[in-house]
Amino acid sequence: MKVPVERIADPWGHRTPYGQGGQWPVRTDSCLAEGVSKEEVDAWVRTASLLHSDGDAMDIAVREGRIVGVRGRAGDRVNRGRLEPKDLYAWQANGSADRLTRPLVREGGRLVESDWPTAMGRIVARSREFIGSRGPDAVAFYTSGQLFLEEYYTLAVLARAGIGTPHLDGNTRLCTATAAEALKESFGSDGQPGSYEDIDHADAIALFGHNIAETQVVQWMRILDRLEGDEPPRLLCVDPRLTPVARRATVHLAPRLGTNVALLNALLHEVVRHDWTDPAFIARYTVGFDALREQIEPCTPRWAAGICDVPAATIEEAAELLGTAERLLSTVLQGFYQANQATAAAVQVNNMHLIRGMLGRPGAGVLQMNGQPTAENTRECGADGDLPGFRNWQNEDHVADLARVWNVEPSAIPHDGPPTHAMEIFRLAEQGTVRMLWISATNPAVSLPDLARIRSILSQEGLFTVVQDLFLTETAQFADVVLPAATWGEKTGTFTNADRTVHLSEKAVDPPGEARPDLDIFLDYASRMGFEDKDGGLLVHWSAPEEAFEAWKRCSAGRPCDYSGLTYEKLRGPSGIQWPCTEDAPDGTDRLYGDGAAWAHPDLCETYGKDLLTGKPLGERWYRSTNPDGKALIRPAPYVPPQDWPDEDHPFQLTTGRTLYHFHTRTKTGRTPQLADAAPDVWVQIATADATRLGLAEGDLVDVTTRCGALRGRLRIGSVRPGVLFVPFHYGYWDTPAGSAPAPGTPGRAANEAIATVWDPVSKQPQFKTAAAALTLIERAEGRTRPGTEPGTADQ
Ligand SMILES: Nc1nc2c(c(=O)[nH]1)N[C@H]1C(S)=C(S)[C@@H](COP(=O)(O)OP(=O)(O)OC[C@H]3O[C@@H](n4cnc5c(=O)[nH]c(N)nc54)[C@H](O)[C@@H]3O)O[C@H]1N2
Ligand SMILES: Nc1nc2c(c(=O)[nH]1)N[C@H]1C(S)=C(S)[C@@H](COP(=O)(O)OP(=O)(O)OC[C@H]3O[C@@H](n4cnc5c(=O)[nH]c(N)nc54)[C@H](O)[C@@H]3O)O[C@H]1N2
Ligand SMILES: [Mo]
Repeated sequence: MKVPVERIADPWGHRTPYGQGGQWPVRTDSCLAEGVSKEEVDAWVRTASLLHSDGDAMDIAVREGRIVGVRGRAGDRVNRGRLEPKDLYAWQANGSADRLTRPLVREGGRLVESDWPTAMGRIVARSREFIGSRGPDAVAFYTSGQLFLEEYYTLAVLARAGIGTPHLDGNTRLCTATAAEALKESFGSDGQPGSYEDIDHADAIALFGHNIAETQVVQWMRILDRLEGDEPPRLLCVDPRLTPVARRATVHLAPRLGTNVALLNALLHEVVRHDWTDPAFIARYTVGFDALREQIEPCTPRWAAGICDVPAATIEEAAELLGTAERLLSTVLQGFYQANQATAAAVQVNNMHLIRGMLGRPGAGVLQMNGQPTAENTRECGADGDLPGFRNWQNEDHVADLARVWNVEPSAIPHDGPPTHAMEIFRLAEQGTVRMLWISATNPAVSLPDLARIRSILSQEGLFTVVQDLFLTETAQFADVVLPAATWGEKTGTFTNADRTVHLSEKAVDPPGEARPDLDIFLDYASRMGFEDKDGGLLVHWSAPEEAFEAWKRCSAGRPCDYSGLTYEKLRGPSGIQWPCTEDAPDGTDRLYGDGAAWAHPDLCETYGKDLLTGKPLGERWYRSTNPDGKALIRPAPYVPPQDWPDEDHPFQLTTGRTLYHFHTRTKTGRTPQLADAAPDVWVQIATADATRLGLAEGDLVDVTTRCGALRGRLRIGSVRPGVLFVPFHYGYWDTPAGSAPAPGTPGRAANEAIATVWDPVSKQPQFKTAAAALTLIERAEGRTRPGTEPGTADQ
């Protein structure tokens, strides 16, 4: 099937300018397979994007039972018709010839084709065996930010109340654990304060460690359209690279890796020093300002300049931009969440908004962004180990309330300690405490830190591993049972984007072969295991997506993420709808916290808070005495340097991240010819000054070695601050000639060969963005051009 490719070179498309406070004009993007005209499409089926957290609404074009293209939905609040390159092209991957079509089971060391009764039979037999001999703690689930709400909720119920295991987490731990934690620390509960519509109204937009141009491409189109319209916003970009965002920024700060807290403390210092604060807002809606003032008092721009290696004058300019804005929108993402002092840094952005009174009004908001398309649902449904509905596991009333919803005894829900985080689950598997690990819709053999260790854990004799995926991924190769899953376009469910907009995604075509929706797989397991409630009824008492959604609505009712006013039918309307959506707010809610942080009350909050340096829980007594009336919490933090700091042997700082053309471990985008061609292989980005100093040229083959491991790639020169190396983490091994990881001790292709296991003590999110590294030339480039396409360099 051929499709047009013009949006590879022009990822953001043409401009539709608009002025401050105006409505973003519609622009409908579409892509149909060559030779298929609109008239030949049999049906357009409603969905939204599953390749980032933007939630861009679209329809799938179906012809003769196959997907033949997509078009944006003009009526949707999120994208108003626009689509980005991954969404325009990656639907082709659904039809890949190497999709899994039958379950596989391991026989004599090899994975062989099997059938569903055999595969499920094995999983059930091993579950019973381990639970019987070792208790529920022997079973762990590692899930995703890419399934549907109905699937997470079902998984959370069966894992928590069915099996009773505390070991349940999502790859959201790698992704938005810090977003969730920063919101909990500042507002008492998870829940995005801002709205994408704030882009329409803001007079200043600050992007903290967020390369939105490549990772939430459609909202960048919105920002670009504002920049071309009347009264454009000023832009602040905090990123060590000269990203497309930095190129358009009014002020660009490119700090040393791992110094975000120092920089933010200086920005806060300046805002306080100039009296750019909002004393009335602070008094009415917050607690903790005095402690912040004390903390940042010595943090002058000059002090931060020495730590972050950025000019003090530029910090002052940035502070002026933040401090004098009338409508300030900030977004935060992985340059903070995966860096040193992740939660502490993200919380300082919340502090900026709290002291400036920049919340809950059009244009004034914080977006602690999500990355994955359905990460919000992993969190709210409790598939990240938290209790569903943002309930507080330390509050017995919340546990009792959940037990009431599930009709189980409170003691049936494990809640005597914090949720087991992903890296801890893998450690328990390494130690042999966890004996069965069920991995759904994630590829840890590429995406977790220290891959040599992850491979050795997954290949351990005593660990029974289930992998539920579309393809035989690097992870699936280690499994004892592989379950073929249906995906986007092949199953029905809902999901929620980074600004709380809920979309319905409907089944357009049949899945290949015997592949089944993840919901059906979890339901099948629950039924075979015979999980019961306390009266002997079915614990998981639904059998279809819409019924699961109705069950979730009851669980969410009265909590911050209240879905009780939503139905599938309502979601078939012109636009997605933002939660909370209730009888009182039937059209949803655009912004949270305009009238104060309602969910921060001690009786309602999701957490009693943690120490921002150590992650130690502060406890109910601390919380009640600090915040008796339930206001937003201003939480200061001192700067602490990263653990892994450059030295003579490792003079560079290595960071990792994304390109516009690929999604994660490329299981879909690597199977999409237009995207694969745009970025075919891993590269190492180095500053021009460093390359000149070392006599290195574009395309030279180099090894990047850290204290953890090594990777090999070709150099791209420029657009990054001196001393920093950037490597995209998308490239694993499934499409290499060998098809599997290199021999121990040989440099790999995956960035995570070189990333050690270090995590933020507060959110437990791994630190993928700060390692000390050495660079070695392996082979000179011979007449090579740039390895791959640099997005937007043609027209920006
Ligand atoms: N094209 C594409 N889009 C995606 C995805 C994808 O794989 N591909 N994945 C989705 C997901 S799950 C996520 S989580 C998001 C991630 O979206 P982003 O967070 O925007 O993407 P990253 O490239 O991981 O990191 C963002 C920036 O952080 C900067 N950075 C690195 N270290 C530091 C530091 O110490 N301080 C500061 N201030 N900045 C630093 C990097 O230079 C990089 O430009 O993207 C989502 N969208
Ligand atoms: N070094 C480094 N490492 C990182 C990051 C980084 O910036 N640097 N970023 C981290 C972040 S933010 C993230 S989100 C993770 C992402 O890491 P992963 O979650 O491991 O990456 P994906 O490739 O998205 O894996 C999703 C898997 O689910 C499968 N899948 C897709 N749809 C479905 C479905 O409907 N059902 C089922 N059962 N399977 C499905 C896909 O084929 C794929 O194998 O990586 C993290 N790792
Ligand atoms: Mo992510």
